[in-house]
Amino acid sequence: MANSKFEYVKRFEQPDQLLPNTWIVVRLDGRGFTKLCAKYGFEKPNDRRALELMNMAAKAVMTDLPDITIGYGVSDEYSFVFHKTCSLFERRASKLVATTVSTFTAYYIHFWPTCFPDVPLSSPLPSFDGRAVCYPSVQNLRDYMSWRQVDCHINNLYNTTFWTLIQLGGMDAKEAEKALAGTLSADKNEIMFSRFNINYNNEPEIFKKGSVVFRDYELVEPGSHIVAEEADDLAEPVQQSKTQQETDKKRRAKARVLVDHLDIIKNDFWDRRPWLLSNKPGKIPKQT
Ligand SMILES: Nc1nc2c(ncn2[C@@H]2O[C@H](COP(=O)(O)OP(=O)(O)OP(=O)(O)O)[C@@H](O)[C@H]2O)c(=O)[nH]1
Ligand SMILES: [Mg+2]
Repeated sequence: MANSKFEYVKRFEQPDQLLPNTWIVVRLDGRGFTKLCAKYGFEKPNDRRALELMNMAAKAVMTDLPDITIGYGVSDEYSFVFHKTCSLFERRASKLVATTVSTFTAYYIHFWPTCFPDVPLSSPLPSFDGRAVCYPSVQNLRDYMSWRQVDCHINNLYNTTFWTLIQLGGMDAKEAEKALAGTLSADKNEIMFSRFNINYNNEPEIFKKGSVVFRDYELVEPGSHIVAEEADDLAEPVQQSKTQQETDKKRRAKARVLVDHLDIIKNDFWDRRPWLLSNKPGKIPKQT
C-alpha cells in the first residue's frame, strides 16, 4: 500500500525507553494541592479522608496494573515501583507515566464522593503530575523508598508541632515558625510533650509512616532467603512456561491488595515479603 505524503511525521516520534533491568519508580504528585486542600477545607496538618482517598486510588492502580510490585504514599504524592523485569509498554516512559497517572486520577475522582460525601467537586478538578526514574540496584530502590519515608517523618513531625502551636498554643503562623526555627527532632518532641502533653509516638501510624500498598501473601521467616541478591543477579526475565505464567497471573489476581502503615526502612519489612523483590507470587493466606 502506498504511503501517504503525511506519513513522514511518524519519524518525529522518538524512542523514550527506560533502561532495561532497572526498577522503574513512577512518582505522581498532586498539582496545586496547597490551594486544593484550602478550597475543600482539608484538616490541618493531616486530613484522614484525603489520605484514605489517595490510598483507595493507589489500591485500584495496583489492582489494574499487576506489574507494580509496591506503592508508597504520603501527603499528595504516591510512588509506584514497577519490577525490574517489567516489559509493560516496552518500558516506554511516557506510556508508563501516563497510564499510571491517568488511572490514579480517574480513581481519585471516582472515589471522591465516598471519602467526601458532603463536598462536591468543582473545577479545577484534582490532577496529578508524574515522572519516571530508574534505579539500578535493590540498594538504590530501598534507599529511594527510605528517602520518601524519612521525608514523611520529618515533614509530619514539623507540621504536627507547627499546627499544635497554632491550634492549642494560640500562636499565629509567624510565631510558630519562629518557635520552630533551628529546632531538632528531639526539641519538637519536647515542645509537644512539655507544653501540650502530647506524645508524638502516639500519633496515628498513617500520619507518622505514610502508607504502603502491596499484595498480601503469607509472611515468611526473615533470614530464610537471599532475595535481594537474587534480584540484583537477575539480568533478564526468567523464561517461564505458559502454565507457570498462568499460575502466577491467577495468584497475583487473587491476592488482596493491602494498605498498611509500616516501617519500610528496616530490613524486616522486605525480608518477610520476598515477593516484593522477586516478583514471584507467594502463598495466598488462608481466609480467616
Ligand atoms: N490541610 C492539608 N493539606 C495537605 C494535606 N496533604 C497534603 N496537603 C498539602 O498539599 C501540599 C503538597 O505539597 P506540594 O506538592 O509541594 O505543593 P502543591 O501545592 O501540590 O504544588 P505542586 O505539587 O508543585 O503543584 C502541601 O501544601 C500540603 O500542605 C492534608 O492532609 N491536609
Ligand atoms: Mg503537589
